[in-house]
Amino acid sequence: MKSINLIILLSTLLSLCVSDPIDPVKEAIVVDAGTQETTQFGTKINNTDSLQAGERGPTLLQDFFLREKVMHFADKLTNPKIRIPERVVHARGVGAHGYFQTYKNWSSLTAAKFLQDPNTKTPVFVRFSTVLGSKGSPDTVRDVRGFATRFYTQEGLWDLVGNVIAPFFIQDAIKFPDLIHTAKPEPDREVPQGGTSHCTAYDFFSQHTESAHTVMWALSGRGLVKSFRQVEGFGVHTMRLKRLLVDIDFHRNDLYNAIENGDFPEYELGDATKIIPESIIPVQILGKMTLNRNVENFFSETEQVTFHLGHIVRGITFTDDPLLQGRLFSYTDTQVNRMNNANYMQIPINVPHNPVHNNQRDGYSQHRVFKGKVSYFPNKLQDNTPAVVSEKDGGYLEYPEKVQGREQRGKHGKFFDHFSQAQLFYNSITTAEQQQVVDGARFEIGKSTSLGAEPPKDLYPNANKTTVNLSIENYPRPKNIKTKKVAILTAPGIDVKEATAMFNLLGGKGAYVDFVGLKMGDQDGLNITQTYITTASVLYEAVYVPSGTQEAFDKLASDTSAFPYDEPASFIFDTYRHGKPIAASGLGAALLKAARLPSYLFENNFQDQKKHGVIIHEKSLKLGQAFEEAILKQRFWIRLPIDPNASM
Ligand code: HDE
Repeated sequence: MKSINLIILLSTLLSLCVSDPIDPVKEAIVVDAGTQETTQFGTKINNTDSLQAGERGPTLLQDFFLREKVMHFADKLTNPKIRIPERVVHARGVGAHGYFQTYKNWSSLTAAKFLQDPNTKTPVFVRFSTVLGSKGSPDTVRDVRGFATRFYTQEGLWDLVGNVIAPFFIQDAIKFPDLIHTAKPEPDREVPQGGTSHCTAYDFFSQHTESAHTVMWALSGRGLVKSFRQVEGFGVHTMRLKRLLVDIDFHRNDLYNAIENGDFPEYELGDATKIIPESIIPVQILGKMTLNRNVENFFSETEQVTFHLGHIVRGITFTDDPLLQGRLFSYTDTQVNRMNNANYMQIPINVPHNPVHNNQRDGYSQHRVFKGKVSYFPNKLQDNTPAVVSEKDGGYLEYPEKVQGREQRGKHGKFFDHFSQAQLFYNSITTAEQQQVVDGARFEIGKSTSLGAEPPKDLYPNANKTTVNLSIENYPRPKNIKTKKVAILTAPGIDVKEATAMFNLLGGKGAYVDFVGLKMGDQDGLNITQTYITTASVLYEAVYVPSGTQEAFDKLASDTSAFPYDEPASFIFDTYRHGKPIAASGLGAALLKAARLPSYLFENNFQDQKKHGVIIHEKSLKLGQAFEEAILKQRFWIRLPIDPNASM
């Protein structure tokens, strides 16, 4: 008895001293390594063979473990009551843990406690997602990306369920099913998977012109994000997050690897309601979020997290935006259906980090054991507890919005201006980005045959206006090349010293450098981690070709029997046409020639090379600095054709 009391006392004391005492996810972690196998009911068991009658005899019905094991497996995979269905939208996602810290005390703006003490680290969980593809679809399609953030504040959960683009396709929740039906695979053939380049999507967009602004954002670079570490997030209805760090590669691995490597992505949280141009109301930066921990288990955390805008804390409230109101209704529905019971908030990733008390009881998979007979209010048996908390004593603060009007369908006239913000967006991005939008539109509409849509009239309401911070290209450049991915192309006979020098130079500054070669493993002392077959230029920010023997370059440049698809030259050519930096030293330039880069780049005009981001020099270390600068600049749009007829 005494020892139990002591444990309780100790754990109470501990919870008083540690700032984040409860993390239900950490508490739920199970380490199986080094243990012995048991059944679900704890009996140790030999898992390798079923129980059978003799060496060749039939399996016995009494094999309780076989029964348990197969039942668990089959139910997980097939039973709709137990298998968690993928999300109807945003099915493919990736999650990470981190924390949020406010820059200062914002009590003048909000009562929310987590925005008051700069020393408080509020734990967060973020799930990035594509919208349209299924759980197994590619990360890299053109699509809007979800950016859902959960704050485990000391006053409860706050879920900011946002996207990486600021506007949204519809103004009213009632149109959401139509929007999603248009953009998801077409029902007759179930294509395409995860993308809007098809008839039904553009049929809807052309008829439903209030989506014009958002379609424009989706057709820009924001619809083809390079990495979740370089996105902005927008709550759309109320809040706004701003980015700080940068970078690379395929999205799941990219995020996971960066966190594993200790290159934690950081995002700033700002506040701006609706899409008010920042030239009119600048964003007020409130604090910063850092993602520093990967999930232990994808299913338990990323799949079972149940975001909902209605998870809200004191100091934050809703507006009467019809889209927001509709979402508040829909997300509860979705989560109950998806999780198949009402107790999904008891799953570790969903449990708030502050105590939960109410009179909700029972239901499937009830994990809590409630003491006593009171599960109602008011009561005398338990002194009216759990007690109600008034607004002045720390309860949720309702915003006393004045509401009036008659019940009606139909909206105020300002909802019918569909093009001025689209125009403002187009005017505010750079020429190269405008070209991207036009190219994207040509591709997508080109895939949507026989629509017969009429071009809308009166397209130029904001013809001469621009605003700030909509161009990605004009964002401040990163200060260093940390986490930038660079490929060094090799073949037997390339100059190992040069290759190693560049590897050390860039790697020493935090870049992620890969030697790409013919075969994995050791090649003249270089550790080849990728081959021309396992990787591609789109996965890198820049490429370098070291010098080497004539033989090596003959091989790299022209031996199509070794590279049936001409991979090394195509690698260079793709890097070139995507506007990314290229460097070569000594004979390495031969590969650039084989890739048919324009001849003026080989005229030893260093300034011209720097302008085009193609740096060639005898020695690798001589070109190091110019190459590094080029990597910081990221893209050389000057190389790409601009269509003079592209203006809108
Ligand atoms: Fe969602 N949305 N949504 N949405 N949404 C869902 O909830 C819905 C909207 C967003 O990583 C669903 O758990 C309606 C806007 C994200 O788990 C569902 C409407 C924005 C995520 C749902 C909207 C979003 C979702 C599907 C119109 C940007 C993924 C599965 C009123 C601000 C969260 C689920 C995660 C998920 C409904 C509009 C973002 C069906 C009805 C606007 C990032 O409940």
